[in-house]
Amino acid sequence: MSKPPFDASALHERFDRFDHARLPERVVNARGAGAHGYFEAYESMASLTRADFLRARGKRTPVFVRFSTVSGFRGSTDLARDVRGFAVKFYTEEGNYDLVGNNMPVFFIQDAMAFPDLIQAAKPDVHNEMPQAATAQDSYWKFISCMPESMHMIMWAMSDRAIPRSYRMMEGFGVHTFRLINAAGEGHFVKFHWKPALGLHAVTWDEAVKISGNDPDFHRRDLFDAIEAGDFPEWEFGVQIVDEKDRHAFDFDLLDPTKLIPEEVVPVRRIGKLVLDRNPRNYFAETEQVVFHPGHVVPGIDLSDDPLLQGRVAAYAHAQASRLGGADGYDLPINRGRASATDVARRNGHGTSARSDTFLDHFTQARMFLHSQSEPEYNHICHALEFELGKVNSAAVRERTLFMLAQVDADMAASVGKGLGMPVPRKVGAPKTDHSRPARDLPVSPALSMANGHPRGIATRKVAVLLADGYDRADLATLRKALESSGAWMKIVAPQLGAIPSHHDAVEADFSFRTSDSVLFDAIYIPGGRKSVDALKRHVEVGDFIRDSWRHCKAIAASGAGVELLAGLPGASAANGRMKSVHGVVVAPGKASDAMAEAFVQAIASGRHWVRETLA
Ligand code: HDD
Repeated sequence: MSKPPFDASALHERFDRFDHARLPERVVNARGAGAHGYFEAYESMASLTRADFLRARGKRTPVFVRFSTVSGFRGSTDLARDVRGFAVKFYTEEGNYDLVGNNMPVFFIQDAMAFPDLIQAAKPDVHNEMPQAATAQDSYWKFISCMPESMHMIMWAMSDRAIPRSYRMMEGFGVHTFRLINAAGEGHFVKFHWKPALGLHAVTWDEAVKISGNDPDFHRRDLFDAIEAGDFPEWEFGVQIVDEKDRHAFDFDLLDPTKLIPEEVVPVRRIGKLVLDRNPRNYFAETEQVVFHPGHVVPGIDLSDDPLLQGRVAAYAHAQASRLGGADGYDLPINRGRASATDVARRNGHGTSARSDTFLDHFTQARMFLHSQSEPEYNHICHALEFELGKVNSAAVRERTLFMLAQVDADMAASVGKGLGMPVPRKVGAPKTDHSRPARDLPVSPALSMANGHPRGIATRKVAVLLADGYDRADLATLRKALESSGAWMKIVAPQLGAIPSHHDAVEADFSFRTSDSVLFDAIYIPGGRKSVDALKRHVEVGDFIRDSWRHCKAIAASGAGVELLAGLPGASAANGRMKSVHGVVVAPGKASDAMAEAFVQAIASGRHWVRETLA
């Protein structure tokens, strides 16, 4: 057979497609995951806004949402300590509306001019491209320590909010104050919120580190799996409305993006819901090619004069033109509107970067946030700061940061200083603190603590059942019934994959000890069965599962012979033959009962059992 002639044009065409199947990654928020869904309005908001998608009860609008981390590259781990982007594109009948927010309600800086410096400082070092997706580095803390206005956001970024359990379990915020305009042209200030139906949950730092190795796609996979399973992620859309005449009624500037309005001062009114019910078919054409622009609004929603917001409007157009090559990016299918969008960037573009003296109180709300945390949350912030600053080489940067932290709260700074082996300096040659105002004490805001984030049930929480050949079938059936009727996802983890037999029955293993790890689950259960438990005792991974679940304060349960594996855990011993539940450890020395299964469900529902962090 003769060789076919070389077809140069076919080769060119093939490589043309091949080479264009990549876009330069986003300069920030490069790593992301997206999904389609809809927004449904609960009520007509016509008295406040003429925006069509908010004007009729029950009205549905298609949406595309992209979640992201900020500083890592496109291939970086999902579990970096970082802010999460929460960008929503509403395909309204009046054009696309982009609400380009984050999972934290404030921002690091007040003026967009400093944004490139902030990002440069958070990205890997220019000469050796280290560290990846991590702010525990000199350049970052050098920037922060010179930027007193960042202290409020630093409290958030060092809190457990920066290591969420799932995109589905975090809040979203529009951050800036926006404006709603009704048909009569009357305006109101508004702050936007997304409240997750599953409540607020985070992982521990040790877990985040281990998840990064076990499954760097943890959040992306979690979102994808939930939608595939029909457990559609859901958020309520909330608004805090402020009369325009109350522009100066607060003890901070309403247009300052480093401040929030406590929910106890202006309640969040829930006016609709967001449901994500469809995964993208093509990651590149949808999640990668989507562009969001804070200037893309619809009639009835307007920008405020927040200088950061005004700066963003200019910056996004720039970034998108360079990434997608001119304005054509807006014609890509994922970005195309149902009608032409109103682009405020072109309509007015005040471009102001003026900041008045009312922006100078940098520490009061940082202190309020810190004092609103539960004790474990407060401790985690101190530990995160110890970790981050412990990785900073420059003593001057550490000192200056400690000094800045002391402006927020002296005890917190002292505790971090102790971990670093450094006293908190009374004075440093720090720039820019002199004109900041000292922190005042405000009433605490319980809504700022994740501990009050209303966990509702255990739907979609992942429970690992550790078993081997000869497990107790009745135990497994009892737990399965309770977990599955609560909507949890039960997964079998066994010494090997395939069918795991028990008498004449068998169960299929979802994971082996080699392909899973306790950090990928929310809780663990060990059923009885002498043969099974004896086999588990021979696997070192079982000990790791139990130790890590304990350390990460997760619910743990065992029944029958399975209880032997928990020996040594406080609370797991001396059950006197009766079921008991202590510190989130539920043991039933006999058969698993409905009451025991219910106690386990409750132990999962009550979130992490932080009390264990204080036990020896
Ligand atoms: Fe930004 C992307 C959120 C301040 C400049 N930003 C980006 C994304 C989110 C945010 C969610 C990813 C969108 C997506 O999924 O594609 N950014 C925020 C929030 C901010 C903020 C909530 C403060 C309140 N950003 C901010 C400032 C600037 C930028 C002050 C510049 C002056 N942001 C960008 C950008 C990006 C971006 C460089 C990268 C890629 C893109 O826009 O399209 O232009």
